[in-house]
Amino acid sequence: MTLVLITEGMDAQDWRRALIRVAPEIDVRIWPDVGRGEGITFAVAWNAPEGVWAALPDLRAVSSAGAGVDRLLADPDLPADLPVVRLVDERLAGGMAEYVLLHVLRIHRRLAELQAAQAERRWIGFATPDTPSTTVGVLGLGAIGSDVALKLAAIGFRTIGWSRSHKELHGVETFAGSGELAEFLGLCDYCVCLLPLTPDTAGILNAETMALLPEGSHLINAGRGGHVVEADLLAALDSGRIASATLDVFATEPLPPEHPFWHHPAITVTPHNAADTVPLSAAAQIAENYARLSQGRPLLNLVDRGRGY
Ligand code: NDP
Ligand code: OXD
Repeated sequence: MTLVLITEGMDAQDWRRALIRVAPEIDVRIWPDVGRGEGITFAVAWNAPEGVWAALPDLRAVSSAGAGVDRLLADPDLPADLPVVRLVDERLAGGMAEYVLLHVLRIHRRLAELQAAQAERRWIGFATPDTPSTTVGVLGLGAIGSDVALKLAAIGFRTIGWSRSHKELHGVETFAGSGELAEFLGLCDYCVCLLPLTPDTAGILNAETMALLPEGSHLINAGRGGHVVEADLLAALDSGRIASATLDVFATEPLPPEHPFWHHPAITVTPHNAADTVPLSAAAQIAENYARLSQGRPLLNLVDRGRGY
């Protein structure tokens, strides 16, 4: 049995070193160096190029090299019955929590105003913003969203969360299903999207749902670009209904130079690096799933391909 790394946009050598460290017995190849593909049973994939799957006739499972599987599942050539697993990793959740806390606090504590005042040597006075009366809502309470919500609550924000099924999270008020989305959105001073991109969540942040957010609320999207209807977001920002948007993910990545998001005064753009995979942290679960596959045991973090996450 052999494992292949198809990690476009990630450092495959870094992955190989990490895997060798945790499981030196695994025979690791790096795409496209796979010969006739025989004996390759497990793939670790990110942005797999066209033609890969047909070149791996013995493949029995694929792991996303990240948390998200939207791009992998959208590949029309991915064999329909191939089991897909994904990463659930504390460094991914930790990185995302840093990102969300950074941007919520940047806005909450009015950092841009403070920096502008300092540049002009102006002593501006404003009271410390009140954290408990500020509501941060997290869309998606999975491996990443629940960790983020717990950390926001620990800082003292009123924290609410929305997921498909009902969740119990200490210090977090939870909402579930499409029937409770409007009530949830109506409370969000900050709306943080950490959903997976699926047929049900595509375009979930649109004119209709953004109109439910309180006037002057702030949007943070680190889920996927496809969650936001970009023209609707621009209209909501231009009308002042939404005060700011912090965006890590986009419909087209890299964000094209001519895209209006780059220079919009109310938008902060980051280059899809809220929480990059750390191979050294993630390698153990790849090795575990590889071992399980070899032994015919159930795989961990199996994706429900019908549901899309
Ligand atoms: P999980 O699968 O663990 O969690 C997904 C959450 O979304 C669950 O709470 C799920 O509800 C909820 N959800 C899914 N569909 C719906 C729906 N239709 N209605 C309501 N809730 C729904 O994913 P992760 O937390 O690991 O990752 C989330 C996403 O974050 C990834 O898919 C990826 O797109 C993004 N990401 C972005 C990164 C970046 O750098 N920008 C880095 C890593 C991830 P339930 O619990 O009830 O199933
Ligand atoms: C992921 C990502 O899904 O980095 O892991 O976007």
